[in-house]
Amino acid sequence: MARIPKSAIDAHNDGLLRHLAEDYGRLGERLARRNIDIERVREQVARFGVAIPSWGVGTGGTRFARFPGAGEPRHVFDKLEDCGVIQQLARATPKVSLHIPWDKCGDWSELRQAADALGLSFDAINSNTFSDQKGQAHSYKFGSLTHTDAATRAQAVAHNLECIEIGRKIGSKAITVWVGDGSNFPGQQHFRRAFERYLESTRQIYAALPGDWRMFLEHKICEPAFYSTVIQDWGSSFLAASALGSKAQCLVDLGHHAPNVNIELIVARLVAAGKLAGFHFNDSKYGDDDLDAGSVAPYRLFLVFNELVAAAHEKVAGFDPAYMLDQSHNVTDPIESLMTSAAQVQRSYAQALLVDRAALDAAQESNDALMASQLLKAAFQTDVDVLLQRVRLDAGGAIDPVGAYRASGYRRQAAEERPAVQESGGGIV
Ligand SMILES: [Mn+2]
Repeated sequence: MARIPKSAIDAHNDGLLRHLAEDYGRLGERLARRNIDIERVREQVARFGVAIPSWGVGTGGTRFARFPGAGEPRHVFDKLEDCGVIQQLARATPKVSLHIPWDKCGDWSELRQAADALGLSFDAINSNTFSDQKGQAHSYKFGSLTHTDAATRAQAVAHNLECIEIGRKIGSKAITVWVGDGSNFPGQQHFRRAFERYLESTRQIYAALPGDWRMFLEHKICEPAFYSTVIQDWGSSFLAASALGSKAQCLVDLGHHAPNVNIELIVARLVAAGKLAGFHFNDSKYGDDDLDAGSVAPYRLFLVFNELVAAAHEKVAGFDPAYMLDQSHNVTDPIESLMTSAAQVQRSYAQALLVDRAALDAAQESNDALMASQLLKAAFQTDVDVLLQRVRLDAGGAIDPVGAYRASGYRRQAAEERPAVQESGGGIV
């Protein structure tokens, strides 16, 4: 399938160029009054990227139903094509995070070449021991890496080792491990023993990591196990990552916490401990809703980035978080959701770059609570849309990615070329 022609993007951009120039100039003047150099911010934002989860380009679903859209990707090559369009238009998503076995293919070097051709590379690889795969010997119904049965644990470890091998072939540098292990009844599981088994299993995965790889441990408060999960919170994740070693770090999925938990504080703790692996960005109202990043609580996303920009500003040793989206698109075109979500994450980063760090330090040191709060609000309330538009334009993307995408007819073309499939890798992780 042909990607969107560059001429079509240019034509769409042409109608918006004049306003962009005017608006960018005005934002530059406003920022200059605050002693902020817009060009410096632009350069930093241009270097920022957030990875696309391969499973995100398929329509998600709930445990009640899934309503597939037209032109759903049928396999990993189709998924890459969709990711290519997202990157082509939005220019903030140069990497794709694969999920095994959903993205298994016969020829990994062919996949790597296909990614190269689309200007994409691969981020962390994700293992799956939260569902049974066709033909596997042991079921994960009662757990995987922490199962009471040693053979089941060994099977789950072997799957993770296979993921590392696949990751090596496609250029990944990290494996993300999330397990659905836990319990649904008080008394069902011996909490301490289950955690010990987790450590025993993950130690074997850790031992197989290539020298320049990291292992991302993802915690989740509940679901699919609703009474307890083995890696329930950042504390459990931190204990495990500390026990494993320096290459193991804690991944923060924004939806995997209790309501109202102060996630930016967790981020700060992990940064200080050198244990922040990175993020799965999404948003939520009630639980692990997997809504589009910043669609419900954009200020929270900004506050997370405020911690990240502060850490970079203060040159915290070893600070190198990986950024990924992890969303479930139930009612939107996934390509549109991923483009706008990537821009939202980019926006939060840009806004956090506008915080007057020296003034904030001074306000904190002098206990000026109101001024400290206002300094954050001043950055968050700055409309940086035109800055993002300019970054996209400079990189050859679309000023208005959704508008250009809709005008391109890509989805209609995909619907014609991709017959509907019954099974499609998608889900919430
Ligand atoms: Mn996740």
